[in-house]
Amino acid sequence: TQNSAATSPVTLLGLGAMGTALARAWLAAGHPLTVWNRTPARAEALAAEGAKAADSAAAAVAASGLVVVCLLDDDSVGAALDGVDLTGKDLVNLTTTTPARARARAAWAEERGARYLDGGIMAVPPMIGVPEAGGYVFYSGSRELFELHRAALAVPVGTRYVGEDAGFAALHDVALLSAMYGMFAGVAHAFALIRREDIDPVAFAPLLVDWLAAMAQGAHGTAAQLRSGDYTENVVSNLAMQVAGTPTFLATAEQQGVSPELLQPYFALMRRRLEAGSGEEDLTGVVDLLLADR
Ligand code: FVH
Repeated sequence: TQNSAATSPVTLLGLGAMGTALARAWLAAGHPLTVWNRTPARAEALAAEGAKAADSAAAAVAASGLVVVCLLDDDSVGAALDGVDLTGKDLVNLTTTTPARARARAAWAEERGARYLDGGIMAVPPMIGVPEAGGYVFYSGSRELFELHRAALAVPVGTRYVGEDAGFAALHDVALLSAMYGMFAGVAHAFALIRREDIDPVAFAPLLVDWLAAMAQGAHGTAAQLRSGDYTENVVSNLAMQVAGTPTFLATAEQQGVSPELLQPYFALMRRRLEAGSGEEDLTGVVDLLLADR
């Protein structure tokens, strides 16, 4: 049966930056909250705010049907729950991990009599409990379990269910974060180019942000081409033209005394695709090159 969002008890294991933010959101919404952290001192402030601090992970797990875990990594989850009775518990694991380890953790939990839902958090701690910040968690695993606890899970941050495969939340999480690191790499290179000049980085930043936001829309076109299999569909700037431009980027980096090491790997893939005869295509063929050697 669906628990009432306002009254369902929640246990939370892990009071790092993220766990503490989650805890405060559940407390603010009136959930009876039991918390545990390996270093007990981190539970003290939350106990003063109304949480029950358990002496052990086992005691914390015993306190609620819904057990949320938010620890450093999958090894921490194994360490914290080693020997703990999970029979009949609903375990929701928000710890960042790989798809394979999420699937293994789901099997591990189910062997111990628990139902399991994996989560990948697309938010940083200041976004927790702030709906307008737009953060959310990808969930995967049992849809029934997700629906059962959806209201409580939606209290700290938004929810997006992405499938029965327990590895899919981690896969979505890591895919988006990987794209983010590619973006950060581009941002670092751009700032390096202007760093030694009389250009105010604070004035430059909004130009960068607006350009990246506009160019990010290109992901929709990439997706449409991946679906149709026609990488020449609706091409705006073809690969041949873009590869022809790459020496300008490398020469500018050299002139500015900036290492090209963040740009070169992507340019090399673009060139390989062009040499394979795909000059009229978009950049979408790079996706296939990344898969080809695996
Ligand atoms: N903070 C962020 O910006 C990101 C946003 C996206 C999601 N991540 C993931 O969330 C998980 C928790 O991250 P966190 O920010 O809370 O991390 P920390 O502040 O470093 O806290 C780590 C907690 O894990 C406990 N812990 C570590 N090792 C063990 C262990 N072997 N056994 C039991 N607990 C362990 C640690 O306990 P303590 O050091 O206080 O005793 C903290 O409670 C994470 O997967 C991020 O990738 C956050």
